[in-house]
Amino acid sequence: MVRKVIVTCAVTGAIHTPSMSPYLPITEKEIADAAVEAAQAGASIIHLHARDPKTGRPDQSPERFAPILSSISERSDAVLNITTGGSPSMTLDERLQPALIYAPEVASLNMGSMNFGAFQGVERIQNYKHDWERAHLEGTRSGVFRNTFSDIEGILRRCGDQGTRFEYECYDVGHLYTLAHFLDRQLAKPPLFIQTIFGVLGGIGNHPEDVINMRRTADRLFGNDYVWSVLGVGRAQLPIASMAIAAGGNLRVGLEDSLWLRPGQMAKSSAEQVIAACTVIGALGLEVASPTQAREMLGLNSQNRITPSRVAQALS
Ligand code: KMH
Ligand code: ZN
Repeated sequence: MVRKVIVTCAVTGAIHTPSMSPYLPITEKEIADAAVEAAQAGASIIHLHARDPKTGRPDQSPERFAPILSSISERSDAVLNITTGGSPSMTLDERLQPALIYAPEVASLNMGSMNFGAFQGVERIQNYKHDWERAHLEGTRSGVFRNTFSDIEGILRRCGDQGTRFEYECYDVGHLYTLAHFLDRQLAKPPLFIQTIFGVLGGIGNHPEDVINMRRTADRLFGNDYVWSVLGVGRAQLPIASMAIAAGGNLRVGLEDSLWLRPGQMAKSSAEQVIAACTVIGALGLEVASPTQAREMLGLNSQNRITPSRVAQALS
């Protein structure tokens, strides 16, 4: 049987700002259209953040997510994955609102507190479109992206009790051990969908040995109880994804994680990155997993599937 590779696409995120790329989707329509385009290109999971349409600032209000969720689920059968990371400067309660209200099939779950450095490009931007952008990036010099043991336990219980399963975001080896702790306590339930993240300043780097180290550690801790996916930040996106595809893994792309298609060429859409990843998958003789296959591989709960009527009900 040919192995199926799950492609997740994260179309906007909360770290990149509007001045960094004219292609970053900002409005609800732009985010939904980018997601549908990515799904048509082969992504079976769409990882979602929302933004204020006027300023482009990250916005976790459930009202902001509603039109995005409705519009995507009307036009595509992709698995919708709502962030609980939000933006590093938000409170946990703020971050959790959309995942709690919409109880999606998948929500992200960040497996440790960390310095999440996004300040390195600050001087590279000549003209900021909005006042908040510079402070947002500079704020990551002194801010802590908080994900304590009790925060993680709270998310596992509150979202997990509603049937939501998780994309476990692991930025370093220690985060895998934290996940093993919650697996031992049966709060995290297999199959674990582990997103190993390479190249965030404050987390593990993006050297091939870092990828192998995370893979080996995850194998030792979780054996057959996990589905491995990788996310390479910035220019490392496609090289890291290609390594993982060849080594039995799955991958995540999208403008949340990288604004680039290849060195020196900005991606005009997340779909372009999905197409590049799917080309590698095909070239290796593997197949891209459909949403139905991804749902099966990850043991997702069908009652959590987002539909326009569930979205309307949740807000009423
Ligand atoms: N921006 C990614 C590196 C989340 O939304 O929970 C991690 C992320 C976090 O997607
Ligand atoms: Zn995210």
